[in-house]
Amino acid sequence: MLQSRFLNRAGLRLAAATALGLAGVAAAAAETKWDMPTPYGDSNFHTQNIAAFAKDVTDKTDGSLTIQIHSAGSLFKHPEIKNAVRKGLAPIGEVLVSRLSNEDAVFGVDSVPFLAPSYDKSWKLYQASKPALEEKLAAQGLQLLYTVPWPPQGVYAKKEVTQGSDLKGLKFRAYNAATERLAQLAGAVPTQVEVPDIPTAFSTGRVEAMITSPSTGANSKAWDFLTHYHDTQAWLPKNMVIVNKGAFDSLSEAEQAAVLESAEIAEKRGWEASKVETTTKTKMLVDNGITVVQPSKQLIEDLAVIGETMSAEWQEQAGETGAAVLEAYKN
Ligand code: PCA
Repeated sequence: MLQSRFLNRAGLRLAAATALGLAGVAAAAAETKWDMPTPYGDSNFHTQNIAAFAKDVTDKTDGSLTIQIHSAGSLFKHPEIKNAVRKGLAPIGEVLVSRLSNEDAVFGVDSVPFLAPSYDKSWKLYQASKPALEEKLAAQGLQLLYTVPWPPQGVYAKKEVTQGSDLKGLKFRAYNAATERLAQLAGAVPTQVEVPDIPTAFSTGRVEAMITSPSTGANSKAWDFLTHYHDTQAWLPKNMVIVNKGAFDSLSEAEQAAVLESAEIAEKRGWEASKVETTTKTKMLVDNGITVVQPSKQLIEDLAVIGETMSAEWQEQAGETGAAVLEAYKN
């Protein structure tokens, strides 16, 4: 059934269109355009996946719903995107899930070091945490459409890092609370820097090391400002595409179905693309002169100690909900 809000809107448009002549009626009454802020650049595989999602939505709705992507924080900066969608300033958007961990620890479960360091484990953890994630979002009038993980996270530096203490005193780029905490525990000095600002932050000396994916390293041309990548595979943080519930509910039933179907396809395509991305972007690092090293036993041990501390802290913060998520993950 059509919603009253939709009818009102359509009714108003019909009146306006009638004034313009009948030819305008169909087009004027049928079209909804959504602006979609995203944090990462056009060449990023997440953004490309979103472009394919948007195209699917257009195709499936015969153009009655179109999504205009505003990438690289051009419409809203990354830290503002969630609230923009919540307030309906943008109907739909993309966010790194763990960026919201300050609001609720459940959002940070995918950035606990070494808890789920492979695609299979990451998928299991996603399934285990999805109900809690959806519930927290719903409380804010937000609906989860899909998630896609980044490739596994490794350490970038201007030298080979053979043990945790090599990170001491380094100005360390962070992208969420977990990377900030990891830097602190390693004795480094964390600074939050969004992906589009990475090259400048390195070239001006604001930061000199970071932990992120081969994807973000390659897209930032890490070879211009550092030399070593350590493939530590610490965790796979996810991006999520969320929609304002009110905006979603005001779509026609057919449009809602088109969005949900396209989201399901995007999730599958994105998880596969992420795996491919791990290989191609690691190779790109090598091809451009970065030394890609398998982490030493000592480095892994030192990071594991940090991981244990962070895991205990996470469990403390996430309380009963967190315990239930871990329980579901382990079974
Ligand atoms: N890239 C994003 C999040 C994790 C990743 O691999 C970043 O570095 O901010």
